[in-house]
Amino acid sequence: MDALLIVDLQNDFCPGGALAVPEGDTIVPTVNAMAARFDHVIQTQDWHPAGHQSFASSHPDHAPMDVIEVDYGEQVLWPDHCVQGTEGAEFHPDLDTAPSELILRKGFRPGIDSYSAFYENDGTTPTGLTGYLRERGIDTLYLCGLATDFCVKWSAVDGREEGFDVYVIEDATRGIDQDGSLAQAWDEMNEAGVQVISSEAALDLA
Ligand code: VGL
Ligand code: ZN
Repeated sequence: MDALLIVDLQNDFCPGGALAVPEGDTIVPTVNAMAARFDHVIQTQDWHPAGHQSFASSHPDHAPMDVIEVDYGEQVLWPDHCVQGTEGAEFHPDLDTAPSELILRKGFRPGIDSYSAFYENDGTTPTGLTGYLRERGIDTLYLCGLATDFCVKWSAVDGREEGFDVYVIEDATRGIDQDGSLAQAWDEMNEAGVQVISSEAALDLA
């Protein structure tokens, strides 16, 4: 059984937001068209407390986009974004959230970032998504949303590791592209057995 997973299509990741992904908003019509066609739709929502460890503002000696070493490895320091309860954390106003059966929040632990929909960035703290999908008999995921090279990639690769068939809908995702991270993300996804599909082809399958 298939599900569409819409990753972090929130105001702060769209132009005008705190951590804007170039053209992030342009995917909304395509995502809505997909959500209307899939039998099961799930969304993630980046949902950080103020003062989150991933925010550069929590590290006085650092600037946004610096990379530091934390307990669980490298951490990119981001501008404050998707703070719980703020406008920036809301979904893009044109995104149709009605079809979504589950909205999974992540990144709410102050000391740990969470790019993947399956595991926090320590690689061991589960979000519960694997169990939810398995119990519901979902074995194939179609990913779209933001950002290709962070939350979409980490979710896609973890999805493969958890044993799901994973497709990324190429024209329904956009990347941050920090120091070549976008090309590297496509390589990593390819190596993990993630398949790339167009929205047109995905709509035919749905
Ligand atoms: C994301 C950076 C920080 C994403 C979330 O949704 O890709 N990127 N938090
Ligand atoms: Zn975040």
